[in-house]
Amino acid sequence: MTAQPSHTLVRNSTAHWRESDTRYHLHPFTDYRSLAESGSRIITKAEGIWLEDSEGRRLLDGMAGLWCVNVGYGRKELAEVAYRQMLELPYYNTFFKTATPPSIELSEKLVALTPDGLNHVFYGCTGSDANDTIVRMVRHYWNLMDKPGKKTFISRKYAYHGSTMVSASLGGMSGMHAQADLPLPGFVHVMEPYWYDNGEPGESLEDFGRRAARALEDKILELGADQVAAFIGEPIQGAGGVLVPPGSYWPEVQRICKQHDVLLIADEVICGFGRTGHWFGSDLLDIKPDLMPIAKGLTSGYLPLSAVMVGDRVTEGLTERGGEFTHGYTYSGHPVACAVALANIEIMEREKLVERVHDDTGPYLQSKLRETLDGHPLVGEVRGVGLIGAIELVQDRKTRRHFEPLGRVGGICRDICFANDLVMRAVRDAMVFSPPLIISKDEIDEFVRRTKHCIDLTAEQPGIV
Ligand code: PXG
Repeated sequence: MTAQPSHTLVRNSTAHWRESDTRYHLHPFTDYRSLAESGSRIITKAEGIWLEDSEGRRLLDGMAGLWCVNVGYGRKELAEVAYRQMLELPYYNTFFKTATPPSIELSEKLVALTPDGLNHVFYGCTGSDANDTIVRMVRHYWNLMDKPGKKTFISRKYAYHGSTMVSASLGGMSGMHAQADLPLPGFVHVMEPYWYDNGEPGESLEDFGRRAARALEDKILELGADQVAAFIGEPIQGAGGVLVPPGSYWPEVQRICKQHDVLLIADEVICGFGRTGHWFGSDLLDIKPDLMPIAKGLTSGYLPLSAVMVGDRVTEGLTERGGEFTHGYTYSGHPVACAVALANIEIMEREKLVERVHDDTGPYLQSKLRETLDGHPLVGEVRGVGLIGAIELVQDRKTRRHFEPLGRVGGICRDICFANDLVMRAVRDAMVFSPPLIISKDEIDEFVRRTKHCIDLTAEQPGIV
């Protein structure tokens, strides 16, 4: 209450918004001093894959917001569905033996869409709370199974599973751990299947994939299988830098989990809903998870909604032995969010967006980017599948040597992209992308043209090549 709003600036002008924003608003994942120096770019509108800022400049959104606006911006149909549902029933809960038609219909739809064996849905609002739900549910499950020792969760370095205390503990981001004395007890991490960093000279991709999976088995043996509750992994690690695992990795992980009676959690928050050209990353990589968190593309970001798809084994344990499961959120199964999710899935089906990414735009983007950047002095590798990928910027392509300090060149490139009206994220020095699934081939050409231009500009910065 001590800060006074500025009266000298015109309300709803860019200058007013910037000033007010830095004065009152603490942003997520932001260095506050640096934000105060530069101010925010204020995004006011969007249509298709294009954002517009408060100064009328159009930006190509190569990230679909935060990997979520799969059906693109400006879908009136989703607004109308939300409006109608709000008039009909804006809110009711799903606690204490009540339900609403949208939450029931969406559950049926999700069970039909997701991999076999995931036949029940538990709702939340964010990917983070979905992962908290999973940890609560799995700990309860092993207690019910008279195996109370099985409490440790194994995850991987560079994993991202959310930002709450538990989901950040599941994640493998050292910067996040450092700030809050994480991980909590009972969360451990093993090597990620990141060939570019971890592959030995001369080691084949498939051999590396098996070695990365062995890191999981070694950890289970070290802890004792009777102590291990579950393994969690994103089919393709997204926020960790779009780490596409070798083909040998997931089958081996699956074998190991089965052999040691460790539950398998596939975090589909980014990979789900068509991102890879399949409905789920688990379909692409033939993963059969026991539990599967979903969010983001579930509503294309139009409203917050997440869910945990729960496999029969866990559901049966909870149902037959569990009594009341003492967990849930006010907004679990929110009727408006569920109605929007249903309409969003309907759009994806009607417009055959998954097929389009699989057969057409995914391969087109991946090959065009590889051709365009082939031999570029700054580009170590282009990786990805469907409409998710990364461009690894490196000091030396032959020896796969990174720039030092790691992250500096990525940050420079990201800022150049932003100044040139292209939204791409930098993860360390990997430029990551995940445009809306409705991106056209002409727009892909424009995306690739802008990307190359910005990487060229990065290479021209003093002290880079
Ligand atoms: N799992 C995965 C795989 C994610 O990518 C979450 C869980 C957590 O979801 P919520 O809805 O709680 O944010 C995520 C989120 C980035 C970025 O900059 C990535 C995410 C969120 C915010 C930023 O890459 N992923």
